Amino acid sequence: MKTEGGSEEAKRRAGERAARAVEDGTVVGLGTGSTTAYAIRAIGRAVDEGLEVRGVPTSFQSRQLALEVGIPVTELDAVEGIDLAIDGADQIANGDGAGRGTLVKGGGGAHAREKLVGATADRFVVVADPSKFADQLEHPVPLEVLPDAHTVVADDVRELSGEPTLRDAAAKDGPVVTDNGNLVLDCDFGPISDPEELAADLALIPGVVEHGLFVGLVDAVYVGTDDDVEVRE
Ligand code: ABF
Repeated sequence: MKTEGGSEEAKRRAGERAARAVEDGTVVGLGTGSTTAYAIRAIGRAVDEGLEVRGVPTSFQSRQLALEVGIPVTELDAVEGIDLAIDGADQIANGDGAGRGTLVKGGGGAHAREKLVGATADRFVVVADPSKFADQLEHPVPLEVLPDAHTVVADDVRELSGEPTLRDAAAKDGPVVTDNGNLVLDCDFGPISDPEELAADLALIPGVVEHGLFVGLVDAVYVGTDDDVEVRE
């Protein structure tokens, strides 16, 4: 069952707790979204107080925020590795069935870099509020696709019994374009009984740059509530 909720206070607590795990002299992956933004701001305050870190942003949005709060930013190919990555999620599988701990990400269209940075990190921490949990994943899975591949990828998604929708930008008359110059198909598969199998099928579709299912990548989830943070390892 999906849990409703998710206040700014819960997001703040989750993000700020994760920021406390950032150690001096390390490289930190900076995820995208409103929960991670609390972590980025807290890391910025720690930098003001003398913490030495370098941040690898996962999106234009997280790069801009990191620069604004004074975190030195760098690129993945300019570092030897990433010590800790902090990022949000759209949905987290919580049930006892297949795929426990699996995530759907990509609501911000940044999941290709988010997966790259999270998978590279020695430790990948997800920050969330209780509204993100579901016994079984059912959130539409975002696919970043090469621009002229969107119709053929959509056909392949229908063959997997998914319903693809090209993501439109609310503010303009046209599709969302990712930081990498690609398009996003949001693919509704209904309840996902075997996320690992679906992830493998999606990865095989030509024209898909990256899909938003994160299987076996996360080391811990920091779940904020209005008065506490639960760390689920
Ligand atoms: C990114 O931001 C995404 O992968 C995910 O879609 C979203 C979560 O944002 P929020 O914390 O605002 O719910 O992490």
